[in-house]
Amino acid sequence: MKSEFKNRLNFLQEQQFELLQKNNEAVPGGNGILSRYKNPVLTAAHAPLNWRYDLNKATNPFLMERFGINATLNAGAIRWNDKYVLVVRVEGQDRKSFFAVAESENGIDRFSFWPHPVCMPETDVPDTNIYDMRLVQHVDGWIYGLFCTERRDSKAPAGDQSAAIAQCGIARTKNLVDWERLPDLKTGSAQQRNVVLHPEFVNDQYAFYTRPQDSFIEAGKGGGIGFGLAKDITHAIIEKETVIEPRVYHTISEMKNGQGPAPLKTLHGWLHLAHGVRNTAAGLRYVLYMFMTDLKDVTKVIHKPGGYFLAPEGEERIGDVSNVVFSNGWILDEDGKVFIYYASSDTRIHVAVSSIERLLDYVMNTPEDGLSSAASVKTVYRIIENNLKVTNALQEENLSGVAYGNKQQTLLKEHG
Ligand code: M1P
Repeated sequence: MKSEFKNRLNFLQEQQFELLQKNNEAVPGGNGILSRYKNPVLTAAHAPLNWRYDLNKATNPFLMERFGINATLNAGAIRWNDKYVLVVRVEGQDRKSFFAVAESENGIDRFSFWPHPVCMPETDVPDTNIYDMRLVQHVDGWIYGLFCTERRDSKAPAGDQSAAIAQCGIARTKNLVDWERLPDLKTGSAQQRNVVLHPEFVNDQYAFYTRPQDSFIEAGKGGGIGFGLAKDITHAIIEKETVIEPRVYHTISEMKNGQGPAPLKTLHGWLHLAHGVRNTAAGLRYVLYMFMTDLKDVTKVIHKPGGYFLAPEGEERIGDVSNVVFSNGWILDEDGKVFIYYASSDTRIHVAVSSIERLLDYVMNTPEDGLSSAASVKTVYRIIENNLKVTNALQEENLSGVAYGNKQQTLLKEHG
């Protein structure tokens, strides 16, 4: 007869094997912009058993979990050695996050973690918590990981054990295993989160998207997606930080916003994915939105569709921090497919798939936010009128069958 230890171990192993082999499938329908997928691609349950359990019967006779994982979220993403690779924020039950690499053959399912979490070197000031890495394959030849490093606010009174200072940590690697830690980014802002490195030099300097903020949670008088240049990445100092994408009253990003992954270069401009935060009676609501910046002047926003690109739906709405979607990783394939990795409610990671063609159409042709109810109604009227023009023209010509379909396409192109 097998021992209780052995039975439990078999059960855990079979359960995890099944989870890691699970196929994913696109959810039918959708909005034409992206396809969501049925299952999350990574959850806390994907963390290897030998990170969580002491598997030695002599020292752990009840096969208890010794290091619980609370969540997997906010992952940086990169195509690496023909694999879809995520540098995941893994959060232990002790509330500390660390990074761990997971890979998949197809980008939509069967992600599994590399054997060991990332051992991130520290600066002279140890990090209490590190999270939300943005991975960038920079033209200088390095892969950079920019992330948030959080430490207790040393000026906070002893009674306040939640006041923290967030800053941007910088590390670089050539293999995603060995990381060289560089000094934290210096800016004039009291706090920084959501800092992202632009993949190319701008005016021969390293270019950063920043998110200046006055305090740990509140953007305060700061906020917005900022931009700044630094001459030297090994001692990165931004002297001048300019907000290029501000927060705006009564929009999806009235409270806060932040750059997601590094932007993707296209023929029409740089495509950006970001998160926007609004207030509600139930607390903050985080959604994703997109915008495009100019190829010549990367600080100039040239297109910005109104509203959100992706918001939490169904089970995504519930988790440790409910009503949140957050993305800091996407992968553009050679065939133009785009894999968007997003976490829901700070708990698990999902994928949504689109293409450059669709994202360009979405960003360049979706009406902007008119910033008032009247403007929204005008937008809807414009769409209805254009549709009516098409319907009326078809009726006048009294067409049917293929001729009707062809004419409809021509008219939609004219009036769309
Ligand atoms: O809890 C939601 C998100 O909150 C923070 O984002 P921001 O700095 O924009 O408020 C981050 O801590 C992020 O990790 C988290 O998902």
